[in-house]
Amino acid sequence: MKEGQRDNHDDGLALQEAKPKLKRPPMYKVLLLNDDYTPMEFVVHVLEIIFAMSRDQATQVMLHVHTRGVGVCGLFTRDIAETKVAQVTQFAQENQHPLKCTMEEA
Ligand code: TYC
Repeated sequence: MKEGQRDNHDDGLALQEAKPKLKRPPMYKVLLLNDDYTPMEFVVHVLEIIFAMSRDQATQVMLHVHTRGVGVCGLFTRDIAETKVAQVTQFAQENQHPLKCTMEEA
């Protein structure tokens, strides 16, 4: 080897490979809150239209929220969760129902 060139080994330096930096995105639960005024049928419709649930599944989730006070509509990345919350909020307001929807990191 010519002077000034160096080879890769045996110079006393331990080089560590860079770890792959891929991480799963944080996930967010979209939560539906109970209230005394929003009709059950409206909540079932919201769960069918915005969360793509079957009528049976939507009815179960609605009844869970009705009896327990809060329930999970789904688990999403942040942007999707924000969109779902905004869609539920807007749809409820347009129909003069006090239905509340929030999100929290899972
Ligand atoms: N508690 C409402 C009623 O008796 C029904 C309801 C269920 C409202 C779920 C909101 O997220 C909710 N009409």
